[in-house]
Amino acid sequence: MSQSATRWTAAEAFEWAGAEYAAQGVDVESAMDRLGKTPLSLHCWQGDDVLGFESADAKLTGGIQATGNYPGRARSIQELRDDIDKAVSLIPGPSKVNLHTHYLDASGSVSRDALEPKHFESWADWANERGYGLDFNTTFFSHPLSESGSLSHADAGIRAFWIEHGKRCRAIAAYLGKRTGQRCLLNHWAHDGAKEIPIDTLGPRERLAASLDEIIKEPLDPKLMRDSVESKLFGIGSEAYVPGSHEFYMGYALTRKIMLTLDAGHFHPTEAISAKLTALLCFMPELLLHVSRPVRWDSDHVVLLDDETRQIMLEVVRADALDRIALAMDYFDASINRVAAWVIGARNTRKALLAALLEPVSTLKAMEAEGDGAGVLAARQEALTMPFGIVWDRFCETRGAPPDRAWIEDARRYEREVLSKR
Ligand code: RNT
Ligand code: ZN
Repeated sequence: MSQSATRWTAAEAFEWAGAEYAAQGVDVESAMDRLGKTPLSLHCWQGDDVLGFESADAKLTGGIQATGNYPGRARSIQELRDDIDKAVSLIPGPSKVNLHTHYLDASGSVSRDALEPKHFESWADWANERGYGLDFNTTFFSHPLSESGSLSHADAGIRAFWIEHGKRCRAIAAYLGKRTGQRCLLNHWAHDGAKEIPIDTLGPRERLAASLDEIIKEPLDPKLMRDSVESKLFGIGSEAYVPGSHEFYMGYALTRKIMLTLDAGHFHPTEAISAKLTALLCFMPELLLHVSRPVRWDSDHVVLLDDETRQIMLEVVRADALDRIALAMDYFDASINRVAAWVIGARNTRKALLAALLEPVSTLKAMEAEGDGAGVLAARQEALTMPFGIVWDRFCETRGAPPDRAWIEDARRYEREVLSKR
């Protein structure tokens, strides 16, 4: 047979792949449809190493670090928006953009306890032009008043400053939700912690809870915004203790009926967030995920299509919880082309979700119920070699994004023409 007779077109390959999945009882069209309706929140801070636009000499503090010095960091709002637009054009499916308060658009300096919706108006205009949703974050770190903590600080004046910040962020989140017509999730992460084991580990936690209670006191329309709290095991300089641990925030979110954020990098190295989702779903209507990749510690590496990212998505889909678990990414890699870093992580996150949506979950559940353990194990393993890349490429093409292997040249060109000139 000549080579041309054996080479499939992309359409023929997709037809074959679809038939393979159909034989397993999986409808590829409905999997792609579901994926195409699932928003992924793109963290704006990957574009500029979490520095923001509050001041030209900003320093990242709070026990997090963007390591690397690759050229091309976005230095202005315009550059960051251009970079996000480029990244989004290479990521199939709907995007939200996740903002921090220090990405405000203001002519002069604005104190964090004086932030107003108007400082984010141009972000809402831009998001609406592009059809992006917006998410938001309180920003307790990278500020002289939070060098030794924020919401749990022993000084009532410092706590009051950050409580006011939190309240203002809620108003901004509600505004962004209203402007975009999509609910804005407001994530609260406070870096407070200690290098040494404190004698008093209870006091800071009681103060943290009381501060948060003040912040979330005013009921706001859940269709516009929802609060979520993010726990952490430790940070740089807070190795021994953080008041906002997992147990703390799990209890807090449950009793205050707000959302809980699980960051994949915020647990012990062998502790996986994929194993926590359904336990929490028994008691919480909704969760927010920070999809990330820890390497030895909360190192915020670019998300890979690795076992844990796949397992997270399998758990979400098997529990039929895509409407209850919001997906956001959180990493900051300054050692490679930052736009490509966004694209690689986002495509991997979405790919992991597609792979999960292509699992014959009802068949597997039935086998499991019948005690066919070997059948389940075989099917799970064989799912790994199903032609899922062909379905992914089709998804990309039907959503206006380049398929695998076709987008990287676009990212390189953008680097040559734009990033490298900065
Ligand atoms: C830090 C948390 C938090 C931040 C962002 C910048 O450990 O993960 O989510 O990464 O708010
Ligand atoms: Zn996070």
